[in-house]
Amino acid sequence: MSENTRLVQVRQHVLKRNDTVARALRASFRAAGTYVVSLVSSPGAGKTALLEQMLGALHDRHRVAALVGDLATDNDARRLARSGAPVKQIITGTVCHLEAEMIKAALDDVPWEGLDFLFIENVGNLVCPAAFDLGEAAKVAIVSITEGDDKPLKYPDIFAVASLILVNKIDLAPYLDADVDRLIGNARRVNPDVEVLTVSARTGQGLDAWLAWLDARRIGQAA
Ligand SMILES: Nc1nc2c(ncn2[C@@H]2O[C@H](COP(=O)(O)OP(=O)(O)OP(=O)(O)O)[C@@H](O)[C@H]2O)c(=O)[nH]1
Ligand SMILES: [Mg+2]
Repeated sequence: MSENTRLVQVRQHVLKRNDTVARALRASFRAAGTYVVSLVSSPGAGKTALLEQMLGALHDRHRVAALVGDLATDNDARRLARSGAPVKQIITGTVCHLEAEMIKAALDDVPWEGLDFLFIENVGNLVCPAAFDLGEAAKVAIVSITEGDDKPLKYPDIFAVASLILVNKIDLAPYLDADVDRLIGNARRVNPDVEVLTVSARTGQGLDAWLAWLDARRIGQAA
């Protein structure tokens, strides 16, 4: 057996094991009535900034919690915990994505049953998180207008598996030569039916529409 064949087999085994854990998590979340959303993006696109806004907006009328993955530091968990919601940092060390086992283990420390929403912020990376099911109901991909309008074409997998794409940092549009329509067009080339919202974690623009999307999805899951 060649070294390459062996590597492919190991990778398939890891993904298969991940999928088994993820399927069990998804069944538990559905049974508990918890709508689980994961956020994926390149580093710095604004996952934590958007989650800070969401947790703040949802906390008074829904039971919400968040898990957040990073290679190192608990900076993001400390930012999100200011909302008052339960938050748990997952330190991945050298691993460039979250895996279903990490979510399962983290939930031992977060009282998640009875939650309306559980948010999972993945490690900032447009490649590895695409392949790993975390048991979430929806993956939300975030792309900021500072990154260039070709990112959906260069990293198609992550945009193809997203249920919603948030185009963030729209407040910076007057200062950049970003072509937001072309960015959205490129996202639709890899995921023709995907919903897209333009948002700003800084000004709050578009966040009501995202809240409405989340509420509708949660109600849809319960139906
Ligand atoms: N102007 C502007 N800045 C933003 C916006 N959203 C995020 N930022 C800034 O962008 C930087 C990165 O934001 P984060 O929320 O840390 O990004 P992230 O995706 O969580 O980053 P990682 O966790 O490191 O992958 C911070 O300085 C934010 O204040 C936005 O909508 N507008
Ligand atoms: Mg972050």
